[in-house]
Amino acid sequence: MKALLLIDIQNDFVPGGALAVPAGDAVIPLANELQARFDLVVATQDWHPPGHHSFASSHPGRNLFETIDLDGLPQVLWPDHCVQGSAGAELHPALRQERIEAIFRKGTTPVIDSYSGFFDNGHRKSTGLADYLRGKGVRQVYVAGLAGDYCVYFSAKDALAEGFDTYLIADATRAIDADGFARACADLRQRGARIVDSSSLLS
Ligand code: VGL
Ligand code: ZN
Repeated sequence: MKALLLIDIQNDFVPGGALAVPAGDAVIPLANELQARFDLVVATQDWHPPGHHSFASSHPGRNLFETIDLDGLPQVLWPDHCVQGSAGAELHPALRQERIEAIFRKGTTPVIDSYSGFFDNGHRKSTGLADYLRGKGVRQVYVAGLAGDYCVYFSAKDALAEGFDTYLIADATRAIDADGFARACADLRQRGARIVDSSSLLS
């Protein structure tokens, strides 16, 4: 069984959103087209309470995009984004949802960030996604969405560590930083993931 994992395709991560990924909306047509090629489609949703500790606004005197130590973990300080119940936190209205069987929310614990759809950044708490996928008989996990250098990267890394055959669909991903994404892809390849294009799935 092959699963498509659509990461954080939310209003705040596309141009005009609070934490816009350059050309983030470009992933949506491919995310829609790819769904029919998979046995299972799952989405993740960044879902922060107001005042989340990953927000620069929670650390007076600190700057946006600065990295601080948060409870022993490096933490980039982001603009307020994907606040629970806000329009920015909703999945993008152009993303087809008919085949999305489950949405895994993450980033709900105020004091720790959660880039991966599987675990928080300290691997302290699981979302249950790996067991969910195993329960559905999934062996291959394909990740796409936003952002390639953060939540897509960390989700792919955890998928590998959980023993799934892991693929990153590069053209169905956009990143915050191109160099960061190149490093992420190199690291994923070294860990055994395959970086593919949607053309290999849509032909
Ligand atoms: C993300 C930064 C903060 C992402 C989420 O979805 O890649 N990046 N929260
Ligand atoms: Zn976030």
